[in-house]
Amino acid sequence: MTRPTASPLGFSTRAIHHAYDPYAGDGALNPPLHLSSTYTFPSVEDGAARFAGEQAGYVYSRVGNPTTALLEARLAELEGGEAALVTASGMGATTSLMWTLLQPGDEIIADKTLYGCTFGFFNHGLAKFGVRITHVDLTDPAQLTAAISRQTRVVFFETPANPNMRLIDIATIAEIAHAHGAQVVVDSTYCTPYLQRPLELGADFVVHSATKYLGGHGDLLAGAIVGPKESLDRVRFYGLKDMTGAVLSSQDAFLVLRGLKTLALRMQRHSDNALGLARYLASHPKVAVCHYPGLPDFPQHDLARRQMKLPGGMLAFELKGGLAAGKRFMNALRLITRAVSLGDAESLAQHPASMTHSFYTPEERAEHLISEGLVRLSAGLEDLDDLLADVAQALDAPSAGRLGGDYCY
Ligand code: 3LM
Repeated sequence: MTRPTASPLGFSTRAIHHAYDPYAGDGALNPPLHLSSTYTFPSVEDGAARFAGEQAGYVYSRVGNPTTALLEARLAELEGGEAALVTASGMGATTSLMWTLLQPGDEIIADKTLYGCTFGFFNHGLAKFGVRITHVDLTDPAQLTAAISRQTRVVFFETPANPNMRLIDIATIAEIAHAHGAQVVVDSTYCTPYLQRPLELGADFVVHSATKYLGGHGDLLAGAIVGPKESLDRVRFYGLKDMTGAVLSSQDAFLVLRGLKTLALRMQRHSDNALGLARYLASHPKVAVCHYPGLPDFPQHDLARRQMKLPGGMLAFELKGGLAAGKRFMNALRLITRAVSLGDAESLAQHPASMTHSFYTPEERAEHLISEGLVRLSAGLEDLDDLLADVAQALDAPSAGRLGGDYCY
């Protein structure tokens, strides 16, 4: 059966249909979930040819499985990349990629602010094996020009950065990095390809925690890398197969494929809810600062408009009473849930200094622009009026709130 080929198909059409023909095979509307860990060879010679890469076909699910392969095809399509590789978690994506790209003696330049475990992997993992980590404030591209050297193999950053929402100009950083022979890796977890496509702006690789918006329902861990096929083949057969073994299960790949079908709808709603919450917080007398790219006085509002389709579902803010007021606020929440992670249907609030970014020492947090009193919100898919009412009552909470004390951290 011929499928529509009108080009270009829209984002949601591709997120729902790309690379699967429901009329083929047994006619299942949904792509089947392949649960086999290993694959049969018609003969010893066929097996040898598959191992040698001379014959197409599956061998073992650590290097490929039809369900994960479909997810890879869809993610590559949505990011505008040549190929994708899915992994067991976002950390599995970053570690598998870095173990492949970097050698002892190489340097990686990373932005000042990184998700806590990525910071830990770079500074406590890669550093142990002779890779030099240099942190630079990449919101100021001149600082990259000053720091980059012949040893710099990779420039790595998140935009928006977790948790303080700093944005980085992907096109400008890619131009500087490429002029010095370095590759650019962007962690685009906060955006998904619906909001931002770093490869189209010059990045070499995009990594995602698919645990977040791509999966979208808080019921799995997954990661992805998108980039050139030749490089990703090396990551698949070296960084992933031999170094990390961080292979995505086909059941979780199936769930991410399901999440992708509603990605565009969900990102619009996350973004609408985050904008509503950010506007309310920014105008509240108890709030010192609210970081959200969709607010006109956000310092990088223009960059957000250029680089992102929507300002997204994440925001961070500080109360005038600092850490103590932040704790009171969080403990007083009734609907918004105290939990790490992000991109779920449920709105989530967390305290980076004691949770996601507790891997940094207090001195490192100060150096890396993560303030102790920051509260991070992942706006979920609930009704905005209910979220606003919860924030309003939590801001008005006179003392430690209904749960009492400092039970949270
Ligand atoms: C979090 N973040 O709450 P996984 N890159 C980014 C991320 O935010 C994350 C990863 C990579 C959070 C997880 S903290 C204990 C919970 C920008 C994860 C890593 O390996 O799939 O968790 O992704 O900020």
